[in-house]
Amino acid sequence: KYIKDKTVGIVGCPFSGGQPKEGVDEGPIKMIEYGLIDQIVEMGWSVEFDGHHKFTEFKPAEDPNIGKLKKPRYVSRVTKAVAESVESHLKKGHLALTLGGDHSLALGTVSGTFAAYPDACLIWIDAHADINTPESTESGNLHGCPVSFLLAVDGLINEEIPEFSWLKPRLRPDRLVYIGLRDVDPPEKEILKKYGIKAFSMYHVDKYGIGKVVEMALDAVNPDRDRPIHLSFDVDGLDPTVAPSTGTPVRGGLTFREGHYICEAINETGLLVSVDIMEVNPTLEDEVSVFETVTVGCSLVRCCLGETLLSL
Ligand code: 4U7
Ligand code: MN
Ligand code: MN
Ligand code: MN
Repeated sequence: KYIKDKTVGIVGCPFSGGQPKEGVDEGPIKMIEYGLIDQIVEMGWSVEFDGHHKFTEFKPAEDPNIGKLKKPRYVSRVTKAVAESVESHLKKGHLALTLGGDHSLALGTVSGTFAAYPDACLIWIDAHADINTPESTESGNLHGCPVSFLLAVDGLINEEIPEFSWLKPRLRPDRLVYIGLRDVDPPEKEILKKYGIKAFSMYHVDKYGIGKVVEMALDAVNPDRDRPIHLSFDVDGLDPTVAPSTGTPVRGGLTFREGHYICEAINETGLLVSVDIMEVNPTLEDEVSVFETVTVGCSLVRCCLGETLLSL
């Protein structure tokens, strides 16, 4: 409906500035090296990819904390550029595929999607809610905060942090839904409650099954199945046995099939316009773990683009 010419625009984002562990910037590089583009082309899609972003040129010489927030200027400049890339792919009628990199990048990807499609909805797959505010964050890591900026939780963000004044908070609480949560900080729980944000934790996945959960998630944010969908997939939403090479693994996550089912079901709506695969860190754990995590990132992408056993 929204995608023309079956074309994917890949936004390669080797970036780790939203959290303290090196190596997550190699995630997108490895996914491309493992043959993701050929896999997509084999599925009959065209691919537009001009190489990975070179973010190091955005790195300020000095980037002192703002309050508790770490590397705010670097994260802001990088995510502004990412927003522009995503928006321009979407405005050409392409599906935007962003490869991360840490999840602070969603400040850019989601902003870009909502700039191109103001009526979009956001489906966030993660062990974490990533909705800490500059006040509530304990770690100060911006990969734990993007959703609060996108929603303008407490309405304070843009005025108090001028570095992020480019970011227009266009996301509404009723257009956001989570699947896979199992490690949510107490202040984040308060925010989810206060704004009435729909969240399907692993408890709900166990209780209802993933099929029903995805249906309920779509009913919540896309009741008439007409809004463009942005899927932001943090691979730590998957169980660490499935995606071990990630910076903040949490036990008790989505199985291999549950993760892929989410992508298949969202593809089936025909409404997917923008996908993030985030937090793949190929420098963590052993060689087998890295292989499994990078290849699971690639297979999630393929399911988002229509690879399914259903068509066999
Ligand atoms: B990810 C955390 F405190 N909530 O804010 C924080 F538990 O993008 C974790 O989902 C954030 O990987 C995890 O630092 C961010 C912590
Ligand atoms: Mn996470
Ligand atoms: Mn995340
Ligand atoms: Mn993580």
